[in-house]
Amino acid sequence: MNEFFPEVTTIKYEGADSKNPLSFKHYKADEKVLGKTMAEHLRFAVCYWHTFKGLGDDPFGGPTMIRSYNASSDPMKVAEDTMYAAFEFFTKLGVNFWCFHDRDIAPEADNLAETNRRLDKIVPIAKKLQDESGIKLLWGTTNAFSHRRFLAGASTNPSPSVFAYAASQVKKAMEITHELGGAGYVFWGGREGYETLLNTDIKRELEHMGIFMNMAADYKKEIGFGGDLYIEPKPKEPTKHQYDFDAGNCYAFLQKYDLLDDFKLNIEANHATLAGHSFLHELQYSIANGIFGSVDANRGDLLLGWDTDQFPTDIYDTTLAMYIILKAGGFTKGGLNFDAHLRRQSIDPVDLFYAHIGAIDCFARGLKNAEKMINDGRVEQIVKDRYAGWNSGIGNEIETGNANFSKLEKYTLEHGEPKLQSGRQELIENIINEYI
Ligand code: XUL
Ligand code: CO
Repeated sequence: MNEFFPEVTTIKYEGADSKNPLSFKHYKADEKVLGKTMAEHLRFAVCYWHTFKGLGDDPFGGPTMIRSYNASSDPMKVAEDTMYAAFEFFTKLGVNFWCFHDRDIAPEADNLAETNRRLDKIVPIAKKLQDESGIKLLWGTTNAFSHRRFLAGASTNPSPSVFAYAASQVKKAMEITHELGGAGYVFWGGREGYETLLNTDIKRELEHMGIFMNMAADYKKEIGFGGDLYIEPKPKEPTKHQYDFDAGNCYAFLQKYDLLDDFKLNIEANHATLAGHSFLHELQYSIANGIFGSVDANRGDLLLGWDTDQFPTDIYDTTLAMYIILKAGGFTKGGLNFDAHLRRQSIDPVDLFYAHIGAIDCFARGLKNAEKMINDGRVEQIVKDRYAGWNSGIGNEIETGNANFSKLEKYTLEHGEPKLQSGRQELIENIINEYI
């Protein structure tokens, strides 16, 4: 069997003192943390698009990375080689999941029927490699944003023919995701939005997106697909304004179109910051509203205003993210997908390993820190104490619907000025730094 990463053998856990850059210092897949293994908690996935199809190009220059699996002039041979290379990479890295767009795994042909035939040639190879390796599909998705037909959107396109094309594409992508036993299916609306309001009927476009997502939920049931459906919020880029702006926008959309039972969110760290929020805010907001599903784990660069999709390296962030996720019960069907790519100058195949090893160790440390925070309980106690007034007396009456303005006026006249309490932010920050 042709090896595509011959310079790397299986990545092993060697402990924090190891100086081997091709080893894990913190991620030990079978180590138990709060009753589950690290692998079960973290459910790491490698994404196909950046890792195997991204070759370092940016708006100012072409590819910088030369890959042996990308060498053939026959696009289907490239597709096959890339699938083998991908499973070699997943296996050597030791992750349990992967994610893909339909067009990542098989190139688009001149017409839909031929494009689908190409997928039908590649999917059995993916299935065979999944079966042999035990690696599973975290989620599949559709690329309905790269081809020129989607220049004005997919489900929100002014043309019903483009809406129909996008629906046909999602139909097929859901079928292959189902065929590969995917745990989820993602909708990221790359061009579902507008460049200018001067030519845009927002009301109609949103209604069309609502109809589209209902059709997707129906089709999921029709084919018996058991995975979760996710919307992935992002405020902009490539479109100036995208409809799935942030978790709050998505929540309103799901409520309006009666989709709360069918969809959850896939929260991406860098998308959160582009929306003017923090990653933690988007996690906490979706958890608070019962729509948290999965995570695209990456980071942005605060000095750059775009979606830099860098590998996570901030242990403070991963600690608090894992604290929030663990307190919400952990992942069910979702996981941590590294939607991140190498910098343009990191041209060697081995850089893909360094990037993923660092990201995996960063979340492993986050998980272990979160475990310490939970076992210690000081932060949780401070928050509990802060809201203790709601557990009895007038607080309880308000929460249970047994108060009104007149009753509250009477209460205030009797009790006078409220007693204030410290928010204790600095103390909490000091406690968190004890774990980092
Ligand atoms: C784009 C992005 C996508 C989605 C899948 O910013 O994050 O890769 O995750 O379409
Ligand atoms: Co993403």
